[in-house]
Amino acid sequence: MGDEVSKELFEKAKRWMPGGVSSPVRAFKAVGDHPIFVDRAEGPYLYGADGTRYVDYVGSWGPMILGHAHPEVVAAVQAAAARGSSYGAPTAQETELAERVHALFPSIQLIRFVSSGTEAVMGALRVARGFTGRDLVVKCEGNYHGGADYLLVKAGSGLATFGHPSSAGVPQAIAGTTIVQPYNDLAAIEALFEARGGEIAAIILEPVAGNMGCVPPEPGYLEGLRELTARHGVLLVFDEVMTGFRVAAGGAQERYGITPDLTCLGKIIGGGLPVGAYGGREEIMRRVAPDGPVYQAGTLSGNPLAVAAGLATLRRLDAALYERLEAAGARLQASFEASADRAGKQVTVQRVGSMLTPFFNCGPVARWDDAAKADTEAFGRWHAAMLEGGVHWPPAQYEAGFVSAAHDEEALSATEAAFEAALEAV
Ligand code: KE4
Repeated sequence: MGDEVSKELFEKAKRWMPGGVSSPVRAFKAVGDHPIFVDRAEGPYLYGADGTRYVDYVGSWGPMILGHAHPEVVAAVQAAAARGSSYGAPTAQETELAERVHALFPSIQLIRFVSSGTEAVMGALRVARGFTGRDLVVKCEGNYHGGADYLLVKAGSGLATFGHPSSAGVPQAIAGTTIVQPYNDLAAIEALFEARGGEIAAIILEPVAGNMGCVPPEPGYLEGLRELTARHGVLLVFDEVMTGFRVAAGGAQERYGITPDLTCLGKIIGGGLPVGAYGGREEIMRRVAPDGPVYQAGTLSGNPLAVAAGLATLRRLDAALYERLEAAGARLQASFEASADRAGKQVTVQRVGSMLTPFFNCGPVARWDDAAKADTEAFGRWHAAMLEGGVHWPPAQYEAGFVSAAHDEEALSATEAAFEAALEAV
């Protein structure tokens, strides 16, 4: 790939940082290429270190729903910065953000702000364990919930057996508090709850999966989980770090009409600055310190700059925006599918709203076993060709691309042309 400046910057970065990056997926290892070092971004575009302009679908992995450097977000952060960048004390703006989140997510009666999705998930599951007095948690294969030790876990041998570490440095004793189940499989959950429901504090899932590529819940799946968890006293935790404010203003719980007990938020809530949050039923969240015995804290939680960016972003999440995002997502899916059909290539495009994934050389994906059949080599060739065509797509088959409100006719038609040409490489 042609960006010699990024190549040089990458070599230098690798001298000082593992993989030359601050988060592994950015290293482009999954597509066998080197990353684009970004100079700046505006609207739907990223500008690489060598000045090349790309239509961007990484969108910082979800947060940039309004597009990059939105004037109102920039102005809000600038104004906040002039008033001090961090106080370590409460502000009225945190209360305003809490009220805005509640208005969009009525299930979140009480909320705690943190600084990342990982922290949001850790807080939610700690309070779930503290509230129920139970130790075990359940996650789904192919779902990702950030870096907590007990969630870096892969499926055990049998369905109802404990997980095994999926990362070095995670003790089996900790991985053993997590049970991994297939996604979109109610029967497996029903059998597990019949066998061990009384030991399980919570099940956490991505209500629309984005971390094995975009995989929607099958009809009845979320409803079934709601019923099963209520019956067994297991808390239902929606990890809406990616889907929150993305698949609807009120996230997947609005789109599918399911009320979880706890919700984890991140990404869009901070408008590109570090904000995460967890919240839910008041009787659960009152257990969080200092009201209750479940301890969780953070120096930069509720940071005034991050809260200002989040408020400026959420203020613009109106019905017209979601209509535009839905139309743009549907247009890309239709054009990708038509191009692939004309080229005789097997590309399965899966989409919910403005998050979408093209799976290569495999059929529909409902769970990890299906996703694992995708042709990641073909994805890598396609990704490189898209870069050559001026499109910066998430550099891994098992991620979702994100359309922003700034993706206009020029950006979308450039994307369609690049996709058409990139199919040659598949
Ligand atoms: P962070 O700690 O990265 O803010 O959030 C973790 C997280 C939790 N839950 C879901 C559903 C998530 O998608 C994430 C983070 N998503 C990845 C990309 N799929 C972030 C990109 C990265 O790891 O660099």
